[in-house]
Amino acid sequence: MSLRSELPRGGGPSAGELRAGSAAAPPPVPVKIIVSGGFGVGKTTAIGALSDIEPLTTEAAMTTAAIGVDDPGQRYGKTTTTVAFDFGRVTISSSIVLFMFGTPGQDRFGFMWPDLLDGALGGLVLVDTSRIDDCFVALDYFEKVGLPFVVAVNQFEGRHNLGLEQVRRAVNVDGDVPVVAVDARDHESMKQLVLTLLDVLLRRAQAARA
Ligand SMILES: Nc1nc2c(ncn2[C@@H]2O[C@H](COP(=O)(O)OP(=O)(O)OP(=O)(O)O)[C@@H](O)[C@H]2O)c(=O)[nH]1
Ligand SMILES: [Mg+2]
Repeated sequence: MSLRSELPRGGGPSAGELRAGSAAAPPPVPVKIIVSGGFGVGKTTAIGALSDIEPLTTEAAMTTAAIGVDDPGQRYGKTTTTVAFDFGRVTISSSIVLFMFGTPGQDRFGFMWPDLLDGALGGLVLVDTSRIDDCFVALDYFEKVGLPFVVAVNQFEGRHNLGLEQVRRAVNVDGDVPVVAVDARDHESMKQLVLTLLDVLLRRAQAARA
């Protein structure tokens, strides 16, 4: 066993450096958020677009066994589905790093939600306006557990997307919940969405302190 006095010196900051604040900057604050919404709405796509690491996904091929169970609707190109969760990470600034967890699309994996939401500070609820009611499970759950969230209307081109006011009326969320349009495939669009959520969290924290 080596004594502390025997260890090589000079690796870390000196006492003077620490006092002067010239030591390494504190690590960024981790913020966990949940990306949710109905089956095939673009959760995996959104996390992939935003993440600055290779996202961890749990995609499985949809087979004929899924016919009549998992309905991809107008998403003709959809051949896989998330069977556990998605995970991604994005550095927002030198002081905030975001960890994103995507919920599985199908209701039969609902048992995972309490674990996925553990420690989360906020949520994004993706909406496809051709199947608005698919997002109600996520909205109901987030409201039940008191998780602040933003409603994000994914714009599928070549389709008639309802306007944001119509979506707001349909989802019937509180007036202070933002309802915004996004393109789940676009990094900048997703980043703006995350900043909107962080703004909601900040306002909540300020209101709680007042
Ligand atoms: N045109 C268009 N296609 C999209 C958009 N977002 C997702 N897609 C496509 O829609 C399909 C479904 O996207 P996913 O990201 O797998 O959806 P998901 O919500 O993760 O699906 P599950 O995990 O199975 O519930 C994929 O083929 C995507 O390429 C979008 O904004 N526009
Ligand atoms: Mg998915």
